[in-house]
Amino acid sequence: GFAYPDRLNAAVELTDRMVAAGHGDRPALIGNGRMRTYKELTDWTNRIAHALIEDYGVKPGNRVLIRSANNPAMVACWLAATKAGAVVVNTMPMLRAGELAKIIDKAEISHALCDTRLMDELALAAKDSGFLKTVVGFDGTANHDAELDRAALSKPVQLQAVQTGRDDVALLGFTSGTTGEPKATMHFHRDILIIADAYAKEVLDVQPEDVFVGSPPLAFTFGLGGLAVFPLRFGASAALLENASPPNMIEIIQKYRATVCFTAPTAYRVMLRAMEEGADLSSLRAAVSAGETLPGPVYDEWIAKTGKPMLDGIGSTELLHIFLSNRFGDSHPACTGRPLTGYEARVIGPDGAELPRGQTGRLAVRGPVGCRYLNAPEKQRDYVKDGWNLTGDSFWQDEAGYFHFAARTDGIILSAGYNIAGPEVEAALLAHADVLECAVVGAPDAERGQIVEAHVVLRAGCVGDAAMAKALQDHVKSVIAPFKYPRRVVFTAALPKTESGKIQRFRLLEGRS
Ligand code: 3SK
Repeated sequence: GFAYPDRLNAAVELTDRMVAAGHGDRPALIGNGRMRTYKELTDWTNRIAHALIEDYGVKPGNRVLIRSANNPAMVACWLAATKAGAVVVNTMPMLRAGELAKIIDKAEISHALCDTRLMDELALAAKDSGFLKTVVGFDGTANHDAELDRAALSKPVQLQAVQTGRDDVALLGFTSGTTGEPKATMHFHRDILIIADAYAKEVLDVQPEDVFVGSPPLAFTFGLGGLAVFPLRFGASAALLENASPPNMIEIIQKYRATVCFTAPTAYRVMLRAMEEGADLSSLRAAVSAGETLPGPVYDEWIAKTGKPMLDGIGSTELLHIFLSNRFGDSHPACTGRPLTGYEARVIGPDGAELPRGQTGRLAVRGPVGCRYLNAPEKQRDYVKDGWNLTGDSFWQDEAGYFHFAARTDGIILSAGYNIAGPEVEAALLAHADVLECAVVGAPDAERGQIVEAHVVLRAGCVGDAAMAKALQDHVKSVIAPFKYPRRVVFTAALPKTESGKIQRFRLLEGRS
């Protein structure tokens, strides 16, 4: 198991402890044209924590919202608020006032730290809030010229951080699920370290020389783990990008010789194309894929071009981070691997009993980090049964014990008595040279109950006409069982996505029943 002292402040472990361990002069965070060492990051966060406590009245247990794009200042604010004993809610820069207001209300946010470039929507959300009374601006650029930066500047670099307990809540992760109604999940100080020790240590074997890069927002626990907790836990560094488009990621990978990349399959597909144009990604030793199912062809092409495996894994906001993953030396296409050490996973049927190997059912997981919904006892009872977390994903387990993603629990398409996993049809479509991205949904159909409907973004220069639709249908029929082919093909310029890059398939069905 994972053992931590009773008194534990995760932010101290990721900064002061790293300086004490001799990493003080090593790079910790790179972003907006500047590099900060571990010593600089530690001093910076200690000063901000002083300002939060002394000037803004942050008390242990207060809920503090942070609003920013991925940059070092956001990480510094998160660490500082954690050192002050606050419970942090990191939020995405694209959220609008209405969405922020729901979060403020549900999490009873008392203080907000906001990149001054993103103040407008937060100010609107704060205006009528009964909870949020203190909004402080910080400068997310390298200039450090906003209210919080100035307040911090006059403070000492020595701090006695709040002596939180390892089981005190440190972080609230919001998840919108398929319905769009946000739910908060509570995570302890120890959980933040467990995800690093369970995944980053065991699967990635992170070393101080590693340089992390990636696209998920720090506001999404996938990003917070992959781009802040994992590097900082092991004395490595992260290069943060406010706009993590594939070309920007490629530039940063080349510039800093990044070694570990966290992103989703769509970005890896673009990187593969860029490699054909000469992009040099040879510094990457680990390409982590999550957030979307990784199509077999992308995995195969990555290995063919780089000689290294792509590590597909799955996690959830409820369980904070990845719990099932492929490993170096044990990775397979179209496979999500096995549970991390300390975790157990099984595939269960509607009655909760484990299903035989090969049968598709709901994935249940238990391990050192578990789901705890805030103020939602019914949702908690539905999600956690006998210590097992019932994820929203359906999987099947092969004879050797590896787990294979089938669909979201609500994503299986039932057509004329057939069960069709949308991701399987997507993988088939993605194997066609003219398809850039696609999403498959079960569209209501009077005759068949549902039909497989594919929304397809074509590569530049391809024409989405009837002949192309027919060619794609024939292609799918030629690579998977013909009954799974998309009876309807819709060509589109872009797919609806969350800010973290997840395709929102439910939006493709809005207004239809
Ligand atoms: O698989 C995911 O979508 C995920 C969600 C939260 C944290 C980490 C991951 C990989």
